[in-house]
Amino acid sequence: MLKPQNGPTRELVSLDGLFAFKVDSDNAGLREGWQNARLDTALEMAVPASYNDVFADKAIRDHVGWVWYEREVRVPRGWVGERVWLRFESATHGAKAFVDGVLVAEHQGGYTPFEADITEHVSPGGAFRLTVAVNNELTQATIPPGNITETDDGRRQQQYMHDFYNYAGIHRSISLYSTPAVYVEDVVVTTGFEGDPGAAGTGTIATGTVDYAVVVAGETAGLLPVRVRVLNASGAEVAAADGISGTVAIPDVELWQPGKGYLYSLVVEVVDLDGQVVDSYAQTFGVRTVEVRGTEFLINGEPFYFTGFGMHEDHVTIGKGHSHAQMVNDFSLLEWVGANSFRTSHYPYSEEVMDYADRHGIVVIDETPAVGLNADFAGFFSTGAKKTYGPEFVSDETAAAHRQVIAELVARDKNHPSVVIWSIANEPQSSEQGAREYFEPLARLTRELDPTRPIGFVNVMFDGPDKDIITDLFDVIMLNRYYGWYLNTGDLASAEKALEAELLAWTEKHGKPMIMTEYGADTMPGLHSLYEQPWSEEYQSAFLDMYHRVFDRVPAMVGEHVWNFADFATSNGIMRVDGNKKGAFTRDRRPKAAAHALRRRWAPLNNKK
Ligand code: BDP
Repeated sequence: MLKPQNGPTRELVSLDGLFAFKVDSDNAGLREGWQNARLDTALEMAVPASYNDVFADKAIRDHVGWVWYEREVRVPRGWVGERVWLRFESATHGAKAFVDGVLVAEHQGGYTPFEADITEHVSPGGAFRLTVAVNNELTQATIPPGNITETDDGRRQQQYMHDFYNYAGIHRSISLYSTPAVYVEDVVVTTGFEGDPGAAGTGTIATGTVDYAVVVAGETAGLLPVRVRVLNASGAEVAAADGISGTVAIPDVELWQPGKGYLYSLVVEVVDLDGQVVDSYAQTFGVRTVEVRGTEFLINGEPFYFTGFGMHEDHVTIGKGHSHAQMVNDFSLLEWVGANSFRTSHYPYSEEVMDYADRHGIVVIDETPAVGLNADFAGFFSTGAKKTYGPEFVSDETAAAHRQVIAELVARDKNHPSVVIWSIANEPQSSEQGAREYFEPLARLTRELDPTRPIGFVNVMFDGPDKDIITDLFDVIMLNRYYGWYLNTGDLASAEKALEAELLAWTEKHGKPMIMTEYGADTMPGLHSLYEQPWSEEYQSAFLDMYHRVFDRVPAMVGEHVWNFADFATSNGIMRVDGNKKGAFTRDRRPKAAAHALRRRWAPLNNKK
């Protein structure tokens, strides 16, 4: 699904701001038809933001079920004859949107966009009542999965198998936009180059190849010609072609590179028989290649070493709500610390984040929200399930939701040059009978949807090389390891031996490139110890140093992503004090000692080990 944009034939109006807000405490709203009148409430809520921490009200924070948003929207009077679209960048985890009481869109899945053509329900110059019901429930049929229980006194409680807090609400922008009746519905761009990549950046002698495919929708779509033009970053035309699909060449191409996010734009135009532009859509892209060869991970044919973090969209007050200022600050800290990449643990991040990464040459491992498909965590996170793959936990319904999140992620992010790996799950059970039957079709689906990018899943510490039965289905090995924290707590000498032995065993068994996608120790900022005691700043730094010594000794290691970029909110539990404290930065983005240590290691590496 294309990101909406302003352009010569399209207009975009942001609907962000304050909405009337009502918590559906008895889950009665749909039955009583709350969409049919103004919401009876004094509360107001901001979009975008999670609602949980905004009100000083425990009942709202702990609510399980529907909440309702409402505002009046005016359609620009100039949109006569245009199609009018209502688009949500996300609503967590499920939503129903109503225009003057009429259901126009429904979506399940908290981190991908959905939209509706509402032309027939609205009139240019007129106003309508936009009502959005948003549901935060996680069940067996959702990704991520969860389980709802009821207390003796009738309170519903949400259990889930991941540690980050279940923030909910409208986390990203809502927009109203127009397109012509015949419009560009989708664009796919894949790139390559011929010539000497070594000269890239120094005055290149390579020729870029751009394969494109356009989908045009609307009644007369098939009759109208399509043409494309490639503009360079200064807006000059460097290539052009006719037709809904084809290949164009960019002479003297400037490659998209880690640290240097050079972007072109493919301007797609649908024209009428007189040559007048009917619709125009500008799709940015970067020319780069990604490839796994032996144990190497290559970007533009050159070995790339990932430095950075698993992150979270998580901030004080706004929770998982997107904020431009917080985003720029997070990217600025990534640059400061010498990170060249990050993983969108454990769900797709805002499209603004992906665009920013494209523009700044930050490399992204793009992850679905499939986190917590693992009954072995029952002890930690209390769902009680004994077996992962079976009707009681990861069922056919779960698999259907998993296919949907993969399809929606690839549909949304396929044109981002920053995305170099699809991560289709975090820490699923990968040793139990049933894991292979579950993952083989998902791996195949991902490759069908995008044959150009390597795929992987993130392996959990319980399922090492001796037990795992699915890694051969993937291109890269991504590992979360906590030797020295959950295992060998406080004993870095034993942890070092165990870590190295395991990494060598993976290399021997699979011979694929490996990325440590999580390694970290909870750390209380300001706690110090002469003896490298767990929870102290000294221990966090010593822990990371130990991992780095090992990575430097294992040739198949192609990357290190510390867990986590910053401290983040979690659900209640005896494992966490005011959230997960494995951040290199605190939740309000102050550096712990480890952030300085990482900066000393990463700044000189420059994408190589
Ligand atoms: C891993 C999870 C991550 C947790 C981390 C931890 O992938 O989401 O936050 O452990 O325990 O299992 O800190």
